Amino acid sequence: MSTVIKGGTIVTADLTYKADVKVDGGKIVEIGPNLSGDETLDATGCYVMPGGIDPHTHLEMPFMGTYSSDDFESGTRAALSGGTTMVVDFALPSPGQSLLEALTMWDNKTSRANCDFSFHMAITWWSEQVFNEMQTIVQDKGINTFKHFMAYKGALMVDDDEMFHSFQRCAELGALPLVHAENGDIVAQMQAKLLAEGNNGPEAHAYSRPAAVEGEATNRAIIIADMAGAPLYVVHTSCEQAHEAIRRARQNGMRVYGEPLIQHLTLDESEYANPDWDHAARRVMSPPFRNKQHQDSLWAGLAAGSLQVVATDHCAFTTAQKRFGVGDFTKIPNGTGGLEDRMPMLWTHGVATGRITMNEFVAVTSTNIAKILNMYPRKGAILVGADADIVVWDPKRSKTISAATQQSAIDYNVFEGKQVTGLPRFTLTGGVVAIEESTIKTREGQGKFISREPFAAVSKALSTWKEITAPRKVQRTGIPASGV
Ligand code: DUC
Ligand code: ZN
Ligand code: ZN
Ligand code: ZN
Repeated sequence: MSTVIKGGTIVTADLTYKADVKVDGGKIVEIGPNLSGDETLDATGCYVMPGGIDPHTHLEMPFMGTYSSDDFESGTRAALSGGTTMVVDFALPSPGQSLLEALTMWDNKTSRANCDFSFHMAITWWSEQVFNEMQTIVQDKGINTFKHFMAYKGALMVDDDEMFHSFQRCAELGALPLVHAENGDIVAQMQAKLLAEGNNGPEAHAYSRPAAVEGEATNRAIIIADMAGAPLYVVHTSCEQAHEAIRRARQNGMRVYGEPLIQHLTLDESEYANPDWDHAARRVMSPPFRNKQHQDSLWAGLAAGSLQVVATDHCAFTTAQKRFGVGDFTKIPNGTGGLEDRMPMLWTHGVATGRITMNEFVAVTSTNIAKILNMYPRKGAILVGADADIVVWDPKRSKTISAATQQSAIDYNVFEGKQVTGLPRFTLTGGVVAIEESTIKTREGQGKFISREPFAAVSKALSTWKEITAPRKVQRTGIPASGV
């Protein structure tokens, strides 16, 4: 059965034009004027865009003594409700655990997914087994991205030696390393000092993770990647110091990508000064919210292209879970939600304010992500042959964000009370209408795993690497006898 999206304006990462879009069998089959099909969706007054891709979610993740509360069902329902048609989640082996075993655990969580999904694999320890399994993950399991935590000391954190090993392996395999860039040693010491001095409230979380520790770790990861001959993707870039390191690397010819979150773009550090403990604790995430200068830097990066992607790091905990940290902020589960709100918030605060264009909006919410993660043009495109993951965006529809009406399973929303203008009229996943205005028509189990191939670009030498791997041995005329 075919469906025609009629009367809308197509907006892609580089074009804006009026045309109808016909979908059939889960794919886009025709684009042009005056199309007809078995069913028609009225897109008059709307923009027809590639569905959003969120490259950074944590659904049903075991973390800090509990599990994140949105699973692949509620999380993907929230995604679709806000115009996002694909998520990329992190399979997280505990240190010592086989990567393949962790992947099976993550696969088993996905049977009720409402939209397509893919995985990044985390490297949380290093061994010959991990080295070998990385090859299977890339070549047989359709995963070409590996995440490294430079923070969470004593849990997920890897050190420079482990990262250098892993990044070199990524380069050999055509895979892209990702980093959570914060200096975990410094954070751990800052946490202990703050607690010892009696600072145990949620505001201390932000004091324990200043922008400098993110800037340092971002720069360090960039150098390690460059030495390894690998590109690098920096997740949740939240501050000018990290952005500056990324800009500099790109200017020097390195393939380095930066991913601000919608939360860091629109919420600031004043949230932690709220006298209500729950209010502040609900906003504890890593990195923490920053000040306005850092926010301006992130917006400028999106406009200039030095930052390429907007994600959520969706990792939702209930108020009851957040209260595990009463009396000790280091026990507040780190994470905030955002899947349903990323696109409307970015449209409202980015496109409607003139900070970014509509085409840039499509680029940073979908197309750039599909390209960087190597699934373009199957995803991230309005092109014949692409998957029919489409959002019909009504720039005039408004709502006030509220936990009372959200899809996420938790009992609050960090954007509570914010007015957004720009919402989906329809969201289609695999050619099927999953959202029609505020009516939820999602189908559990509709989502499929999307396999991603290795990258052609990865094994290309980067700037420093070329010199390092071509040492010139000096032919000497005399070598003195050693020792005496
Ligand atoms: N940061 C969070 O806030 N939550 C999950 C993991 C992370 O790095
Ligand atoms: Zn080693
Ligand atoms: Zn992280
Ligand atoms: Zn994360």
